[in-house]
Amino acid sequence: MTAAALDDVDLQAHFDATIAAGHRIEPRDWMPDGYRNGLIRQIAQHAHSEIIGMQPEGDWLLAAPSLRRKAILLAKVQDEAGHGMYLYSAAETLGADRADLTDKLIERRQKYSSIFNYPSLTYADVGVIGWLVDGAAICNQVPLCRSSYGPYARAMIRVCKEESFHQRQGYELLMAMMGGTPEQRAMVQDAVDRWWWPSLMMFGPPDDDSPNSAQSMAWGIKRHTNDELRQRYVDMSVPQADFLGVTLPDPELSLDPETGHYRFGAIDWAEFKRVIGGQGPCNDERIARRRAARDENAWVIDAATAYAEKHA
Ligand code: FAQ
Repeated sequence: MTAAALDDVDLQAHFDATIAAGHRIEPRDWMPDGYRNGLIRQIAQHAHSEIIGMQPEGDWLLAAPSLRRKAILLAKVQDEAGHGMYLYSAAETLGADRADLTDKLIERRQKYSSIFNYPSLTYADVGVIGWLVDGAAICNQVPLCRSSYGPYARAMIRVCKEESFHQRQGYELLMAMMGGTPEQRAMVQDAVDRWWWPSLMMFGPPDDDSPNSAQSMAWGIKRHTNDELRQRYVDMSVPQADFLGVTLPDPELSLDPETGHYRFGAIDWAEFKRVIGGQGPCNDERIARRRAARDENAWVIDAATAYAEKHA
């Protein structure tokens, strides 16, 4: 065996031992290409989701029903931009280039969460996105605070604290609407009917059709399977829906007394595939808007780069 090959064996063994001991991999550490590329794939998709995810709620900023609601929504949407920035920074520690990631998003070579391809039709959607979509994001992301890659795990700690505030603001808005007029209650129920099933799809395909899960869990990037987290989310959401006074649109939802978990109906995976394949209700609109934002604001990057070069 050559000296270089021997070094590779040592490095791989050290990496494996670090993962097995539950310790963190840091940017300066050696890591296998598959680990690096798998992380860039997931972190980039996550960052893109935060940035594209500003759009459905951002659509309501100019139509918020009061100054208070507008201030809350503005803060929430800005937080999502911040999450995108932490995540792009985490991807950069792996050698990814931020502008290249944005190009890949706009050219549809990298994915973002399916959930943001649905329209937000009324102000109740702002509350339901906070409750159900941020709720699903928290459920998925709290375990990522223990992810094996240090910069990703640390970014998740702050993101989860903020998502938790977002979830509560959504629930508080819905509680206010449910205490209002019959029309307001109907708006909330309609929004729940439209967002419930897509929010279950946020956790990804079922375990027997999830190509990345096994390796990702072996490397300690993901800590739970897609179906485990989806079940945890359903169990968490049903009592919240009861307290709010809305009906989740699934006649098969029922508590299994033996397991203590809620059984739920079949998810429309054909719809999921259509949406991640680019055929959802708002895919074209979301990407067009992101492309326009990049093009219209290119001068800011040019000016900042020129300034930095001049003063280097
Ligand atoms: N949408 O083998 P798996 C948020 C793709 S942030 C689109 O199971 P994996 C905050 C997957 O990438 C929401 N694509 O993949 C907010 C893979 O494609 P690839 C985003 C999906 O990675 C709230 C293929 O399917 N959160 O909401 C989806 O092991 C409100 C096969 O799937 C994260 O990204 C989907 N739903 O598990 C912002 C969390 N599901 O790359 C604004 C971090 C799967 O092989 C407002 N990510 N795919 O071509 C994760 O935990 C994982 O990446 C999963 C997928 C669970 C999303």
